Amino acid sequence: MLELYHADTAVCAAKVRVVLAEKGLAYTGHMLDLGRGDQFAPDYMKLNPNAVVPTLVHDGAVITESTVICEYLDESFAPVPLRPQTPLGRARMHGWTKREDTIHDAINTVTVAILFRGELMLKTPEERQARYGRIPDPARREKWRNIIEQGLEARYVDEAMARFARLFRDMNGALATGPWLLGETFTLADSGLISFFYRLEMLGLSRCWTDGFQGVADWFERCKARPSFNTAIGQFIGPDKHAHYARFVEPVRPQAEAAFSRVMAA
Ligand SMILES: N[C@@H](CCC(=O)N[C@@H](CS)C(=O)NCC(=O)O)C(=O)O
Repeated sequence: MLELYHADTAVCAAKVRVVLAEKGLAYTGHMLDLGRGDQFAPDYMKLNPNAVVPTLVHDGAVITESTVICEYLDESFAPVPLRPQTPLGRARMHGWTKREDTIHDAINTVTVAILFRGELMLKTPEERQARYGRIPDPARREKWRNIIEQGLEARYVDEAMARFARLFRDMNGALATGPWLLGETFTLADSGLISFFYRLEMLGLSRCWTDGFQGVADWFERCKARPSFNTAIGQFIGPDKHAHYARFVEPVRPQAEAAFSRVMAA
């Protein structure tokens, strides 16, 4: 039996749901409300001491880290293989999936700067301090504190935008020779990035790739046309979520786009 501890809009959880959908695997979902702090519940932290989603439980065995979970699912369940057959193909795939972890950090940075900052600024300074204080990892805690204080001016934001710029350039290069990152076949290299792009789109940043990285723009449209997109992502993010994002995204969109343009020009 497969059980997934996840959250509706969380990009890492959505990344695992895409693999489950692509492979047609049934699972029992346990939905956490990250805004409410369900990830810090002592029972959940016994499964995932980092207090993050996703966590997979397969016949009682606990597996954390979204990239690890996706590979585990592909290795464990034969139908619809998402890893290349050759060692070289798998090495190329790992080049992309390893990179996803740094890109996830960058996604987290812009999400904190645009969305979570907007939400937390409506709370009292004490409530904000309490929110940082619950983050177990000191580096992550410090990053949150800095970004909430400085918003899109925080140094983390330019670092994140620079990572996106490099990613778009490299993806555009890879996609010049086929519809998917490794060529003709959709693999974990593609599946792992879809929810990240969707988050960037919800944060109002899609012009960062639609203006200048046509290969990436076409790739994302192909990803969205796959049935797994709605099963794993679209159906979890309804109009209320879109409205919630828009409320905080629209006022800072010019500033966010300017931050990206700045790193592109550098
Ligand atoms: N490296 C981890 C990162 C997991 C992670 O940071 N998950 C986010 C959602 S995408 C989370 O649970 N955040 C909760 C919080 O920051 O309190 C993975 O890939 O599984």
